[in-house]
Amino acid sequence: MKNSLAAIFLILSCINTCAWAATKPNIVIIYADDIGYGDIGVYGGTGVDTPAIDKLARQGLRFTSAYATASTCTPSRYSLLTGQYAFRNKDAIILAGNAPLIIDPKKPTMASMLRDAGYATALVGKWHLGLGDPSQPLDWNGRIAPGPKEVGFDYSFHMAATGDRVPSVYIENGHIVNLDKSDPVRVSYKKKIGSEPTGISHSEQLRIQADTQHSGTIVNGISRIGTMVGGKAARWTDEDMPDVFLNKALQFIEKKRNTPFFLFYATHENHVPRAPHPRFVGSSSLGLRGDAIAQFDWSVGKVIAKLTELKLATNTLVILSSDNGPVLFDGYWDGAVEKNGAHRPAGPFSGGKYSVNEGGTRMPFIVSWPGRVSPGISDALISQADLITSIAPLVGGKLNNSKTLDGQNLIATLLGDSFQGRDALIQQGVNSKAIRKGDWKYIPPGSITNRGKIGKFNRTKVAEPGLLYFLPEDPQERNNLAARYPQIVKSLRKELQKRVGGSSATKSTAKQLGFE
Ligand code: NG6
Ligand code: CA
Repeated sequence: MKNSLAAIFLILSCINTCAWAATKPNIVIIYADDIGYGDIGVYGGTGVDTPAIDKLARQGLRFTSAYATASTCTPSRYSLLTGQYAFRNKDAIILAGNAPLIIDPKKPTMASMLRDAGYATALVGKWHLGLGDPSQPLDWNGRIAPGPKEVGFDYSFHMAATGDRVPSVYIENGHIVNLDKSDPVRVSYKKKIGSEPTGISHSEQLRIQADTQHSGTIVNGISRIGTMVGGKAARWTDEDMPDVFLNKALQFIEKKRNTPFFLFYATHENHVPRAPHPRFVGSSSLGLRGDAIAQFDWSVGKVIAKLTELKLATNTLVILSSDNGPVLFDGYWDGAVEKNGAHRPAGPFSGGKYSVNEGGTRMPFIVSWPGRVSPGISDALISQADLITSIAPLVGGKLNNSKTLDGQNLIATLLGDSFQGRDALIQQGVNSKAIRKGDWKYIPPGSITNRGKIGKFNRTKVAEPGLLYFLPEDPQERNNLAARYPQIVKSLRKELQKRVGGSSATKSTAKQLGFE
């Protein structure tokens, strides 16, 4: 009797915990741009209301120690999609708008792994991982490839790089949207091409003043990095971008409602230039920067509402995070610094975008799957590189290179069945790397970079034996304990070296930003 009861109990508990293992939930990754840990209400944000994200967090699992692998966009996105630290690929640095694809189409990505596991896959929003073949210059007027399709996205509707880089056009399934063949697009980052107004030659046409780097071609009254000619009919209007992307995302969900789908919804907010739709202007106390966050929150709400309306919510794993920490001034005088007030975009942490300090890579990270993931808070250490290696076993996906990846299988942790995270991870700043292991953080000798308030980057020399912080007591990384704990320094330094190996990628980024 006792035994058969135990058997029944086992079967019942397996119905609960094993049922999901056999199914293929839809997967939606909502990936913000430059939104910091402290920008979200539920993480302590005060300057802008984020009701939709807060609700998602309250109904799901909110992580407090989840990390992007790097404090800039391209490397973080590279890691999220491939499961590998970006410093292993020397090309994974902030890319120009005409850079070639940096993901090897032969290697699995989150998209190709899910596609091969039977998912319909889509990228909507920001790409910034390069387009075209490195061996030949890209013709923007034909089929733009290789790109998202070649790395696993059946459907794509996206920008080439960033909102502040040309070409300022949307690309759908490898073709520029609304391209007039008699007005072909050309793009240059090396020298100015054509005779169109730039931020330098026609600053009177600008709606937002910009620094020299952002003073290339003027599109929609805003100067960008790089120059482009042609494609007049195809150029985007920044204010409409959130609606354009959201509608494409919702259409994809509608269309694929009866098949497992993966949506990578990579919004533009909160990247510069910040030109939110007029209906959001004034909706925060932070000026345009906060208004753009409110806009992001609104689109999150719309995606969740669509899932609910289609009765897909209980069969959809939603993960919301951001690619790197916050930045106030990033090339445009949009009032973000002046209007920030007491709001702390990086929450309790120091640093932000570009930084190796916590604010650079510690991200808002929310997992929601109603009926499967219990509401709560998880302090487990987790990296965005773990997503592909965790989701693959969940859906029966194959990763033939899993041994070479940095990601770990943390599916139980992601779903809240366990609160055990990884033991350590690497944080990549612009010209430095740090290791967090348990509660300790170590930054080796060299130099660290932080964005100055306006304009310049600040570089600080790190002397021997490096910087050691105990994060629970010192989230701001102010109190260097390296001299007091030489043994911990020694072991973390060794472990950092072992995990990183030889790489120069972050160095090139420093060069590219103009300070090396
Ligand atoms: C930098 C740009 C910055 C932003 C960033 C990319 C400077 C001087 N300029 O080169 O404005 O475009 O690249 O941001 O910093 S990211 O979020 O895509 O990494
Ligand atoms: Ca970013």
